[in-house]
Amino acid sequence: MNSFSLKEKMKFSLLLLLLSVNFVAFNQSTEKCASHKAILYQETLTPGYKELVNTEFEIAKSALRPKANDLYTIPVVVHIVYNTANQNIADSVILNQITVLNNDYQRMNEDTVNMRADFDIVKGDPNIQFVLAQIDPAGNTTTGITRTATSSATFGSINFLLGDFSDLEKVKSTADGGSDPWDQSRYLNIWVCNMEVFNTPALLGYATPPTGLPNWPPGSNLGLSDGVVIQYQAFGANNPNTLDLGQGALTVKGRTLSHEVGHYLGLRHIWGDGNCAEEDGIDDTPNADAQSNQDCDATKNSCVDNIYGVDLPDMIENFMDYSDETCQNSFTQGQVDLMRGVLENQRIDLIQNNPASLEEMQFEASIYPNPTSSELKVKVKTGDVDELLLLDATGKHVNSHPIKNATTLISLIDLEGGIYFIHFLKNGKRQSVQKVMKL
Ligand SMILES: [Ca+2]
Ligand SMILES: [Ca+2]
Ligand SMILES: [Ca+2]
Repeated sequence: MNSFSLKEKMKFSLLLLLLSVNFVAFNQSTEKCASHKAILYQETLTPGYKELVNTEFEIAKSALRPKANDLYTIPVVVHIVYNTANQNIADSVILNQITVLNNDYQRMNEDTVNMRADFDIVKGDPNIQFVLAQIDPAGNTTTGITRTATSSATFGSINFLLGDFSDLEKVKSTADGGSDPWDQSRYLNIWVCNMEVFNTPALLGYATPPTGLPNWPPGSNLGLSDGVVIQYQAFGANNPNTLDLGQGALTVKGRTLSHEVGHYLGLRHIWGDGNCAEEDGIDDTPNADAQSNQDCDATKNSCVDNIYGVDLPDMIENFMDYSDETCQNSFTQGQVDLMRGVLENQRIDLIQNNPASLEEMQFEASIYPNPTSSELKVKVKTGDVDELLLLDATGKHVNSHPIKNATTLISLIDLEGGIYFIHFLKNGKRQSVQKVMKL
C-alpha cells in the first residue's frame, strides 16, 4: 500500500517540480507494465506489428475450443540476472512467486472473496498450471532456475524512457550480460533483473504477446525476444527487497507476474490502453476510460457498457488493470477463453508433448513428506521402477536406491537445504523425474 495520500503525493510532486523538472519527468515515467509501449516499439521496428497483434486476437477468439477445461501445464524457466546480492533473489522467493501464479491462474487465490458480486456473471478460472522446468533443453535435470552474475548495474536506460527497448532486451542475451532464453516455444522464459533508471524502477515488467502467425512475413525480426521480464523487487510475495517508485514502499503480492503472463497469453490491458472508444477486445470485461492509478478506487464506472445487460463498474479486481496488487484477484471468462485459445493455437508447443515437464508420471508413485528436513518415503510399484537416483540441484549424483519393497526410504538428513531430484529408473532408463525440497 502506498504510504502517501493522494494530496501528499501531489504536494510531493509539486515540490519536486520546483526542485527539478527533469527529475519529475523521469519519476513520472515509471511504468507498472510496459507491454503497450513494447507494441509501439515493435511497430517502429516492423510496421504492421500492431495489426498482427489485433489479428492474433481475432484468430485466438475464433479458434476457441468449446469448454474442454483440461488443466494445462506450462514449463517455466526463471533467469535471475543479478549485479548485487539483493538482486540474486532466493529460491524461496521464486517458489513463492510460482505458487502465487498458480493460485491466480486456477482461481485458488484467497482474495477472490474480495471480488465485488457485480462480477460474478463474468468471473473465470483459467485452469492453467505453471511448473519450474524439470528438464532443460539439453535433456538434463534442472531446477528451472538459472543464475547469472552481470556487470550491468541496470538494464534500464534513458533509451527506454524514450521508448527504445534495446537496452532492456540485453537481459535476454548472454553475450550482452544477460542470460540466453531456453527454447521459447517450449518454455515460458521469465527474466528477473534490475531495470532502474536514476535508482528508481523505470518499469515493473513487460511481456511479449504471441507471435508466429501465417500472415506474418517469413523471417521478420520482431525485435523483442519472447518471454516476460520483471523488476527484481516486484517478484514474489515474500521478497525481502522494498519496492519504492519514489513515493514510499508499495505492497508486493507477486501480481506483476500474473499481469505480465496475461499479456504473454494474449490479454491486453482491461481499459484497452485508451479512452472509452478503445477497448481490450474481450466482450465481458468492462471498458474504462483510463487505467487505475495504482489504487483500489471502487467508485468508478467510467464507460457505459452492456455485459449480459448490465453496465458494470470499472473492474479494479482484474489482473489486467493497473490497480494496486492488493485489490487484483480475478480474470473474466472471456479472458480465460482467449488465453486458453492461445495455448491451443499460437503457443501449443508449451502444453503439447512437451519434454520440458515430466511431472506427469505414467505409473503410480508418491513421495512424502515433501518438503522435508529428514526422510522421504517413496512409494512405487516394484514392476514399474527398479531404482531411484537422488541428484542435487546441479545434476550431481548423490546416491542410489535399488527398489526392493513398495516403500523406499531416502534420507536427506545429512544434505544441505535446497532442491533435489529423484530419478525413477527401470533397466537403467529414466521413466520420470520428481523435484523434492530439503528444508
Ligand atoms: Ca478504454
Ligand atoms: Ca472489454
Ligand atoms: Ca461500465
